[in-house]
Amino acid sequence: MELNAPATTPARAIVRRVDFGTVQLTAEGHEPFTAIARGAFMGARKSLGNAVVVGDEVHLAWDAERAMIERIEPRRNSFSRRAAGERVEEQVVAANLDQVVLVTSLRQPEFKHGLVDRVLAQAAVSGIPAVLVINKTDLGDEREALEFIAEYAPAHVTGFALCAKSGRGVDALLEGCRGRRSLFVGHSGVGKSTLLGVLAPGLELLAGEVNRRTGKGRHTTTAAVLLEPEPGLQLIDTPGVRSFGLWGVDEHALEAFFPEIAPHLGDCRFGDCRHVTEPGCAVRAAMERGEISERRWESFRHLREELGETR
Ligand SMILES: Nc1nc2c(ncn2[C@@H]2O[C@H](COP(=O)(O)OP(=O)(O)O)[C@@H](O)[C@H]2O)c(=O)[nH]1
Ligand SMILES: [Mg+2]
Ligand SMILES: [Zn+2]
Repeated sequence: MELNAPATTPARAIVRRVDFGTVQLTAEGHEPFTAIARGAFMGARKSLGNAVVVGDEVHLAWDAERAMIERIEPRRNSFSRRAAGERVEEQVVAANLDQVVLVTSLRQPEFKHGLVDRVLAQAAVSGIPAVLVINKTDLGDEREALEFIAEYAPAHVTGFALCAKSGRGVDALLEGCRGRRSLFVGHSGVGKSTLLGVLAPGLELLAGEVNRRTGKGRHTTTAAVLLEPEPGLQLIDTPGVRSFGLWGVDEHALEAFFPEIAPHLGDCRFGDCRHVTEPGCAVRAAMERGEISERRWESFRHLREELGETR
């Protein structure tokens, strides 16, 4: 895609894509255009790394017809994951988000609680609300999708059961995205591209898997792209994830990011309660009353163990 500097020059813009040292930007009333980032923003490996990410708000300077990124506004939030690969490193996926849209499917592939609980925990750690989309309701019983969604209500998650293929249920999600910069995340195969194709018809989606171009697991330069099918509707496409490691939370802090567990934490008999076999555990009591689902609690324990191992 050939992107030219706009005829009139905006002073501020939003990053829509980062691609090998060039940054594509979007500004109200302008076609997307490219800018150069100063060396100061370059990471140690000559890639922009986490320094400039999709959703960043940047201030521009212009020489002749070239835009330079002068300064990046402090982020009001950012969504990270542990970068793929052996090393314990952060990958900032996008910044300044209003919500995370977690896309799953009812069948083909089966609904996977594991990834859902991970992404929800990461969104909570980042202080960003999350919505849960269950796609491909045509391949199963829609009531089953609604049951999954109901299970997440105590975690303050809004859910949408829909069929991207027929368009059934997509309008409600569209309404839920208007005015909210939305980061779309999901396993590959769940229908994220099909869904974004309906929400943003005719726009260029991310092609293929993560790191197709670099062949490496870190700091991919094709990590995300912001689509704006209409003013105020900003959808961020990301490559399908195979695994998702939490970032920015340790095994001790994790419990606070399960919204249905958090309110009980002060009420355990022991201050250092692990909520497993301790007497007087308020979390387990809440679970026995049905206020916390057993499956969510298992997920919490699993993630806590994993965080304990990766320190
Ligand atoms: N039956 C059915 N198939 C769907 C639906 N949405 C997507 N698919 C199919 O699922 C496969 C994967 O879709 P795609 O959008 O590429 O998934 P992505 O990897 O998440 O981007 C394709 O064969 C789609 O046609 C749906 O709502 N119902
Ligand atoms: Mg896709
Ligand atoms: Zn406890």
